Amino acid sequence: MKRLIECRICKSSLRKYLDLGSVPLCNNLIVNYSPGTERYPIEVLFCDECYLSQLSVVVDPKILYSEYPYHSSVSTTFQKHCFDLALKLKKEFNQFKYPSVVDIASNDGCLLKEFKAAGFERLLGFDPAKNLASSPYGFPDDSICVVNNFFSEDIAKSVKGDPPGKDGYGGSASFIIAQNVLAHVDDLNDFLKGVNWFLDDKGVFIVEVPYLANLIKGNQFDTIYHEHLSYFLLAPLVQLFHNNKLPIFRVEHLPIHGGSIRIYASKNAYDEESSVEATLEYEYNNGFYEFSNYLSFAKKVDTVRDNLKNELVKLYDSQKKVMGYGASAKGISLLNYCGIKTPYISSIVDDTPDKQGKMTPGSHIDIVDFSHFEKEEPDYILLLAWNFKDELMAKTQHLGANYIIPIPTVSII
Ligand code: DWN
Repeated sequence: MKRLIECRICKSSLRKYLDLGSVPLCNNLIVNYSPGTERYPIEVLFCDECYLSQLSVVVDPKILYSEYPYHSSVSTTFQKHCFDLALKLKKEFNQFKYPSVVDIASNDGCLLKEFKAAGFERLLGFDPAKNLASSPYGFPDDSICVVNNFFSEDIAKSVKGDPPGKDGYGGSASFIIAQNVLAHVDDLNDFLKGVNWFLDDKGVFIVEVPYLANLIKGNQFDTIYHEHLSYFLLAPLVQLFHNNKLPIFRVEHLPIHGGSIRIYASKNAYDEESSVEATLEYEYNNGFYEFSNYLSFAKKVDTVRDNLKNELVKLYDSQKKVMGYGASAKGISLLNYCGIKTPYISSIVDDTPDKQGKMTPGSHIDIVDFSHFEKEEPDYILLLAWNFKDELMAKTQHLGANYIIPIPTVSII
């Protein structure tokens, strides 16, 4: 574990605004019950110069990602999100006659499969997880190739010589896409050097990250866990991308994952659009560059935490059965922050085969498959993946249970 001594973007000093204690690694699910789960501190620090929020420690990424139970494709909402992006890029940036697409942190191939379905043929993924990247996602042909490694400048250049892809990618990637990975990267400059090397001169680098403004406004403290090293506003990203000669030219605000921003960057190939300045003004006008705002957020966390625990104790005391749906990293962190274990939650259903049959770290709750809903007939379902609540509710409405939605405030419907 590495302790941060300066801001990872501008190297300024940092000050703490949130301490969530010593917490297990949310996606390191337990196979056999072991009381001695490894725990690491969760402290969020603020940089007064570039306004980046960041964790005080960096856990070895090999521990976090060499085997990774999370599969993006489990959500049809996210699959559609990826397909819509493919169509959007194909339509707008149609100057590429035979475009190549690089997906960094390609996970189970969710995005690349949707790009293939949208007609893209030159597809390359990078992902360190052996269980996800061991094969080209079962495709009959080699149209999707995967480099089973973390993305970095060196790894990007290693693909140049004999790329696993059909036609080679070095220096000619039309699109490089990084969805929900930049927050997980410690050495951001090395990562962007790799992007710069790989990207075509007219290429577009698209990054999606959870938006810190939504996290703060929506009490999304459950999304604060060891995988997320950084919590982004646009301002620090503008500085970071400028430092790496990849200026941002567009920002879009998306509802996915509780509210994300999608930024578009290039090698100065496209003019900056008004969305960039508009978002920076929004951040300034709403106090997201002021440390005091974050101290107020920290105070709200305890209220949400206490309300959820009290609600679950009340339901348990009135002999109501509560099951969770979605053994998400955020859900597991929420249970740990609230000190909620069995019997308050009898079990958690998750549709990801890699998660079923295991237990949640810290709270030690069994993760089971969907059939347990019918078997156990819960009175209440706690939506631990609240960011997909519509999808989860649609799949369970026939059960006739009530729903507990924990974030932004505890609500029962
Ligand atoms: O950044 C990250 C985000 C994008 O994904 C990673 N650090 C880790 C992960 O975070 P998460 O686990 O909180 O993400 P989700 O996508 O909110 O997790 C949803 C969970 O719910 C997954 O375990 C899958 C499960 N699920 C399900 O069982 N049935 C989800 C849906 C939509 C379903 O129908």
